Amino acid sequence: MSISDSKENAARVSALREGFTKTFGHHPEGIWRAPGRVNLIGEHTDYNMGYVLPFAIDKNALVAIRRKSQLEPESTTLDFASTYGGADSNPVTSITIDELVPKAVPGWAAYPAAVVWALNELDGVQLSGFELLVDSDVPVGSGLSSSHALEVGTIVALNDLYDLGLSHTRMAQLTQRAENEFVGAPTGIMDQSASLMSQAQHALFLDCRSMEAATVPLPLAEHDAVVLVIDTRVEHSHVDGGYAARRRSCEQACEVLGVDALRDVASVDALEAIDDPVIKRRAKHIVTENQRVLQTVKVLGEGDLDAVGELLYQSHVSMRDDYEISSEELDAAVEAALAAGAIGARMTGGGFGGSAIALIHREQVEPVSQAVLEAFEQAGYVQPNIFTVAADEGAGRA
Ligand code: GAF
Repeated sequence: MSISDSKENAARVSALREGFTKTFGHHPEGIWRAPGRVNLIGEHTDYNMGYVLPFAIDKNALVAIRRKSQLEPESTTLDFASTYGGADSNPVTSITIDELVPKAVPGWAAYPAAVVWALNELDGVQLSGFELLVDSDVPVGSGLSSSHALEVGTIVALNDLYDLGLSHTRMAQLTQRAENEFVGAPTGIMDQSASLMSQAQHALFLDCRSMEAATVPLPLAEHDAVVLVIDTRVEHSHVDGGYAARRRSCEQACEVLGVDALRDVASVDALEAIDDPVIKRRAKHIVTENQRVLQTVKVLGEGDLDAVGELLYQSHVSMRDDYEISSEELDAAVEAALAAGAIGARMTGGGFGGSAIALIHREQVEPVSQAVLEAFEQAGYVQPNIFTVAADEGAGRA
């Protein structure tokens, strides 16, 4: 049984079905599930055409939909509602398909709207109006990809309902376009791919240039190990400057080196040709991070968790010192977890806030969590949200 079939998930699915009926006056045609993700290693390598190793987590967005075609065949109105407010009744935002203008839809509704926009841009696809209700337990702004879960939940639902026949890779590319052009966040392709293509108890080894994907078994159960998430509750966003600035530095490095993407740089020696010390450091992170992903896949195959832990920490140091996307809170979480005996730890996701992960033995859940809580309290940081995650399967019908 996968984690997504758990009792808790089943209860959320039936609550969402009821909520839909209350909100729109009839049953949904179906409910689809799309998970958030943790990235084990391979940060900011996706838009550099490199390697990533994320896994889908047992926290997900649930999307309930009903097309209007039976009752109102001409309607192009999209009615979006969410359970986010926690109230009994879910307020509905309505917009027609021809009113979908990039960067003009505020709030969470931008994500399903972006997907409709991207699909409608395809030749031969014309969506009709529909009602959508969403529920998610992926913490928002935590670097666990809550927005991509929403986009992926929407695209898998529409792919089924409108019989579009899109492959996982195509859906990942379309949601990336939706995110880049409609939402306005210049993100890569890792998060959608993890949400779409993951397999339970495995990480997804993705080559972001060829889009070749392989699942890599995570030998956690045999080592009685788990992944702990430490959500610093410092919210991050990829629409603002930091993420885009890192992307630009990588492009500048490529210009100096005469390569299409930093993926094409095999060794840090080649970076000597870059004069600007900041651009050189940024490029160094990408080149070394790609090597760390390949190395992690290898040591995972050998069942060597200590070696995985070492690579996770090297990745963190690289993001802290060379890519400069960590934060005081993320550094404190990583150091406290390691001091309390974690096998390895690093920040995960885009950075500038969000979450860190720690690879720990199961009996360390309490002591490591306690150590992190104390470190945060002593430093006067907001209390972090700490929980374990399991590697779950990718999106599908709930
Ligand atoms: C965010 C982006 F959405 C991903 O594409 C990726 O670049 C990640 O940051 C950093 O590895 O999650």
